[in-house]
Amino acid sequence: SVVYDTGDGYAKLTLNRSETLNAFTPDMHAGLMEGLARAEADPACRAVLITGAGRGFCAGQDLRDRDPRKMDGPPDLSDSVGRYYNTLVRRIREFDKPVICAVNGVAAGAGIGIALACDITLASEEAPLAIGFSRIGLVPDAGTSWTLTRRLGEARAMGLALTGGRLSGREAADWGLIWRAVPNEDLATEAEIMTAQLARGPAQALRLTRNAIRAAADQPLDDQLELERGFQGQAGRSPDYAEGVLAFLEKRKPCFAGA
Ligand code: LHQ
Repeated sequence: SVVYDTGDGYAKLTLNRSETLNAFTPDMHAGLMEGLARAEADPACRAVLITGAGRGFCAGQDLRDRDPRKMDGPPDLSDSVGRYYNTLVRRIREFDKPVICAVNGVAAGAGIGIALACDITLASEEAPLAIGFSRIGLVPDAGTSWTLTRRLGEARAMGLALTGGRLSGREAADWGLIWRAVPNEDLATEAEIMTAQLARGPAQALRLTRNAIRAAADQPLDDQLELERGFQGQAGRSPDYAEGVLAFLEKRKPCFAGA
């Protein structure tokens, strides 16, 4: 239920259960974890792109598996959240290569959580992001209570979460929830160009950059300045920095080898 393709220096993972708008099953979780492991182990792969097949990106948990009439009693959802969603969100966040997400169509519930866990999220302008959870009597999971609040502030996060409301990809970009929204017909190409560009980038500097941006949310300026000092020290010792400066001086494009 997840298709693995290789692009120009990157891996593309496509959620592929389009008859349910790519809703999550244990199989799909396993497919994503396997795809990430394969991408991580492949030295030729320097970035990952996650997207969906068909007209949807991901409709969150597959609710057909959850028919209360077929259960003995109320389920313990903390088990599936812990085992599947938290594991996946942590894996994406801790992945050591840039992870890009192209939200090609509707995203709901935990599907939004996965999209927002990636380093860069692009969406089709018209794609509905349907927060959902409260509409079926649940609470935000897959990190959405954290990403929505961090990126939107409490007023918008609370409004969206309590109403289970929707944003279009365009609104999500305007609100600062995602990197950019693009016309649907351009999304796949734009996401692939961007992923390939990051794959050609100075890998160590990109890793440190990601860590610096993330750390900034949690600490005062003084501590962040110290962190920048340390990171720049590391970046300055990398062959990619020498190549970057040399390429500038020689008026050519840099060719980063970095690992
Ligand atoms: C689906 C689904 C779906 C199965 C559409 N499952 N088939 C964590 C831990 C454990 C348990 C619970 O949850 C969680 C976290 C979560 O993710 S909770 C959130 C779960 N997801 C939702 O509540 C979203 C449910 N889906 C919808 O609200 C709509 O389908 C959306 C807004 C996604 C799309 O609406 P439309 O574009 O109008 O499409 P549609 O509703 O007609 O769906 C198309 C097909 O996909 C349809 O099948 P059918 O056989 O009738 O054509 C749907 O049944 C199926 N589908 N979502 N989550």
